[in-house]
Formats: sequence, C-alpha cells, structure tokens
Amino acid sequence: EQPTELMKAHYTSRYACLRPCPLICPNQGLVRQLAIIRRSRELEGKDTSALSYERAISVVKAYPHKLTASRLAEVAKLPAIGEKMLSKITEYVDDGEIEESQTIAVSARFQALSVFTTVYGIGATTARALFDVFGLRTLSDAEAHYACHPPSPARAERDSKIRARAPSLGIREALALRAELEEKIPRAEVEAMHAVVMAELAALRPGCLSTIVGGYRRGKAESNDVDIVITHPTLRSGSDQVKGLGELLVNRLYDRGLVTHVMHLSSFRSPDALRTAHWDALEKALIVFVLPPPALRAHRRLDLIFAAPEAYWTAITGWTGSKMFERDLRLYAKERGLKFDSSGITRRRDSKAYIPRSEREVFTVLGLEWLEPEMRNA
Ligand code: DGT
Ligand code: MG
Repeated sequence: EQPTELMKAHYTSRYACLRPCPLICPNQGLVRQLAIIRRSRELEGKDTSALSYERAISVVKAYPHKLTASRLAEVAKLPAIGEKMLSKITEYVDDGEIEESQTIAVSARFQALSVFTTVYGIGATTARALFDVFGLRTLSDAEAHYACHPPSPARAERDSKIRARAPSLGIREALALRAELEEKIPRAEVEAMHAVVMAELAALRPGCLSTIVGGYRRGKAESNDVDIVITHPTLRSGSDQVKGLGELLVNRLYDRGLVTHVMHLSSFRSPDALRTAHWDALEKALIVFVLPPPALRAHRRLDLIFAAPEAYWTAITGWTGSKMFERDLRLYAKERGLKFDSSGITRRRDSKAYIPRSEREVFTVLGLEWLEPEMRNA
C-alpha cells in the first residue's frame, strides 16, 4: 500500500513534519499507554517530560511495523527514543502493558485532574490547586466550589475586554455546558456547522472562501471542536473588508441564536491581550456554537480564523495540525533560515516575505515533501 511505502521511506526522520503519520498506526495500544504517562506529566506541570513522551509517541505513531521483540534494536535507534522510553516500550512488548501507565490510570489524583481539566478554562495548574489546596475530588465538588468562588480578577478583566455582544464563557457556564462540550462532533455535523457559518458570512461579505481545518481535515471521524480558516479573495489586511470581520460575524451569529458564548475575540482594531497565548497574529473568534433548529442543538466549540488572502494558505497549514506536526514545522523552517507561522513565511536574515498561492507552495517554500493532511497525525 502506498501510505505504508511512504511511511517506510521516512519514519526515521527527526522532524515530525517529515514523517508520514496516519490516524491509526500499527502500534495503537502502545501509543495509548504512553499517552497516559504523557498526560499525567502534563497535568503535574512536568512539561519537559511531557514533551519527551509526546515526541516519542509521535515517532512510534510513524513506525510502519507492528512492534515485536526482534524490532526493539531498531526502535532504540529512532529519534526521541532514549533509554527510559526504550524500557517502557520493551515492557509493553514483553507484558502487553506498562506498569506505570496502569498505576497512573487508576490513581484518584490522575482521574480527578483529568476530569477537572475537561472544563473549559480549567488548566493543569488550576486543577492541581483544586485537588491540593481545596481538596476537591469530583465535578460536583468543583461545582460547589465555583458556586461560592467568583472568577479571578485577572480572568474577569480579560473577559471584560472581549468586544462582542455574546457573554464570555466563565468557569460556571463551562461547568454547566461541560457534558455537551465534551461530546465528540461527527464529521456530518462539522460540515453542517461549516455550511451555516458560511451562509451567515455570505450575507455580510459575499464571496468569502473557507476550509475546515484541524482534526477534521486530518481525517478524524470525530472532533473535539471545529476549526475553520476564512478569507476573501479581494480582502486585504489593511482594508475595511477584513478589519473586524470576526466581530461582525460573531455578533450576527449571536443575534441569530447560533452563538451562545465567546471565549476569545481578537481583531485588528483591539490589540489582543491574549496574543502571547496564541501563535500568530491572525484574527480569531473562539466561540460556543449551536446549530439552528430542527437540529439537536448541542453546544459545540468553534474556532474561526480570519486570514488576508496572502496568509490563507499558511493559515490552513498552520491550523491543520497536528500540534506535534506544527511544532516541528516551525523548528524545521527555523533550521532553514525561515520563520513559519499561520500568518506567513519570512526569511529570517532580511524578513523577506513569501506569499504561497497554494498549500503545496507552502511545502515547497519550506523545502518539505508534500504530505496529505491525513498523514499529518504526528
Ligand atoms: P480536536 O481535539 O479534535 O479539535 O483536534 P485538533 O487537531 O483539531 O486540535 P485543535 O482544534 O486544538 O487545533 C487544531 C490545530 O490548530 C492544531 O493542530 C494546532 C493549531 N492551533 C491550535 N490552537 C492554535 C492557536 O492558538 N494558534 C495557531 N496558530 N494555531 C493553533
Ligand atoms: Mg480542532
């Protein structure tokens, strides 16, 4: 099979953006066990260790054979597989499981931190504080806690800066919506959401172009959220056409009952307080969306990214993911004297900007072999 041939040719590459990586790999069980350890490291704030596991997982995902004892010598030579990682993999090959993964998975702490962080706005640090400082263990504990604790002043101030009519999604609202926001979104619903958003946008600015990106574009059957990159063939960054398009669209969707909350809205007009938390300077609207009746009106997370035409293709590449693919894409570009992010490609020494006219051109400019989105699941 062709994908396998492609995988065989490149699985030893150091950069995730060079390794073809399918959604489902031959060693899915091992990936699942390593992912538990990675997640635990992340929840505990051990980011360096979490990244080591993430890199190793990404290398295992690209490995084109089922792992057996006779292949361990080869695996030991793969990038990101150090001694510790190799011992975990060996353990899996020998016993069919990794003891540390099993221990973590059943621990009360891991389970509580995992559940807390399913609430939008609760990150690892907050989750640990809820567990350690306030002694909370369950979601109902967290609900009771937040019923009598107002959001932090920093958060309240950030929320108050969002220039949209829709309310922001505070922790209490996020707790109330948690069950729905936790549901995975099937592909047909992703497409229905996209169609509704683009019809509303057409009423504001006819002729916009869009691509559904994120996990959907990489072939995932079910997504955690929907990511859409939007542009207009004649709209330029400085012009009134693109300025504040996100805000306009979000307010229109809100007035029609299609948006219930706004988590983040950046526009060229209001320099964006959250900018450092994101990777590029594109205008974005991160919102909670509901389909119009007669659809089942489940609340869904929707990210809209607005790009001027010259940034459309880099935005598509930058938002297709996976996260590991994107991380190594930036490193790979840097190694070649270029700077890549979703808003464009520039040459480091003189800031010369490249304007790719297709996604293939993005790959060409970066000196990358073309990879179908379905093979970017690093
Ligand atoms: P999921 O969980 O089913 O939504 O899976 P993904 O892969 O769609 O994950 P998601 O939606 O968090 O992110 C989509 C891609 O967009 C991700 O691979 C990296 C990129 N991305 C996420 N957040 C940002 C951001 O704030 N700025 C930029 N430039 N890219 C981002
Ligand atoms: Mg997504």
